[in-house]
Amino acid sequence: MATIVSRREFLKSMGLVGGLALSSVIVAACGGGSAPAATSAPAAAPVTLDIASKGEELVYDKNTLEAPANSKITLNLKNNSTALSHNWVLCKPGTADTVATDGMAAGDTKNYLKDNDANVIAHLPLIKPGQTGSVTFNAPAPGAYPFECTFPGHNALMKGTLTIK
Ligand SMILES: [Cu+2]
Repeated sequence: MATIVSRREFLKSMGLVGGLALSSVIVAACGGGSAPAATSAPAAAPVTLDIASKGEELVYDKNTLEAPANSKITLNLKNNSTALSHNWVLCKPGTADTVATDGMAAGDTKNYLKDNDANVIAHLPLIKPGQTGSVTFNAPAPGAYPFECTFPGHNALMKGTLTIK
């Protein structure tokens, strides 16, 4: 408002405060103020997705997950194994095998994930037997995204698809 007032005072001082001059100042101010709100997409309600490992099997208890576009997703991974560690890694389409290979090279101390892997959208570190891990991230653009466990040897079966609609 300070800008508008000072502008108006300035125009007044110039003797230009007629109906036309003043309304054009107001329109310009309103247009500038509303622009940011118009460009940010409306946020969908937050979504919680639960997934778990199936006993001592090298699989998740579900291989499909779904969430709406523009949602904030919280994914909970419950590790039901008594012996195995698992993680959960969401990959860009077509990169799941590469992410797993790079993760294996990175090793256990890196949770079998390459540092700052550009193919990874979201991930959990290795979750120990009996424990649960959570990660919150913004839904990527609508599409189908592979997820997997990158512990060596697990990703052949321990995988699925997150669909963003
Ligand atoms: Cu695993």
